[in-house]
Amino acid sequence: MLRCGRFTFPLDRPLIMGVVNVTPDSFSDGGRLQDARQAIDHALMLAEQGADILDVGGESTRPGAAPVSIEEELQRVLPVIEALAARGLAVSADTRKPRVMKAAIEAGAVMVNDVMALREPGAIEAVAQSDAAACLMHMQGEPQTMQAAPHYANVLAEVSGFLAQRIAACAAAGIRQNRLVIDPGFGFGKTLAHNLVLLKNLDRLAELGVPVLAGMSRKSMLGALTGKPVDQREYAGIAAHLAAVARGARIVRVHDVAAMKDALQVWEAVEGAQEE
Ligand code: HH2
Repeated sequence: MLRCGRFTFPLDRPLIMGVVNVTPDSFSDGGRLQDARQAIDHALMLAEQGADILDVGGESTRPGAAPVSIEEELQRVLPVIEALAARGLAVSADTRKPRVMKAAIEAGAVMVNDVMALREPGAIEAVAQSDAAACLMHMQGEPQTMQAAPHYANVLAEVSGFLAQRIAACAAAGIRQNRLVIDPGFGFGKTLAHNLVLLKNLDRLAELGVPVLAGMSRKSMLGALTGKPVDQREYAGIAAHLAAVARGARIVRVHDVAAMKDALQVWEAVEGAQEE
């Protein structure tokens, strides 16, 4: 079970988190969702297609992306979060900034999705003082340079150890485990080989006792495997996310919600099959 503010997700089926970028420099939606109205319409379409959670982000974390000021990020995301929350939708705020986390929660977000796993000073407190959930993601290095030379002695052990530490830090700050989600952070300071080892062994992360989220949608690992550009990675993404769900992921973070929903409906039917 996952508690997110006024929502409780039983997690008896995999959930879909739909990506809503309000970032003019985002690698996949660049320039298309700049305006709040467009982002809201896009999010409503994703909800209609079966997204359980809408992940609203105002700062791109792609390798080499420029940082965004707090004011700019707030201006981008708050109107979108408010409008979606007012419609009764479960909204997650994709941010690393404690001030944005607080404002997003006040505006109705029920989850903070942080690629820094709440390591910024004040971030754990921002979540602890609310009833919002948090997604703790692993990243090696900083977005600007993380893909320069990712290195691990044992990627699975290091990612798992880091996530266990962050779960413990949250527990010490009073955030109960049923408000937490963990994420290996595909593509965040990882080579293709690192990403594949993490995906293959995702069930080992699930052993930490917190639901696992997997986000590979449109990422370069899929481009490396298929040779396809970013706008043609939908099928590869479906395969990758189904592989993750088969290894225990309970939430998938995707841009193409309709396709993922179809795939999960088939997957769930197979999992639940019984002879009459
Ligand atoms: N990936 C991106 C952003 N946020 N959050 C979690 N928990 N897990 C991820 O894998 C993850 C994330 C990057 O993807 P995208 O939103 O498509 O790109 P951008 O950062 O350019 O908006």
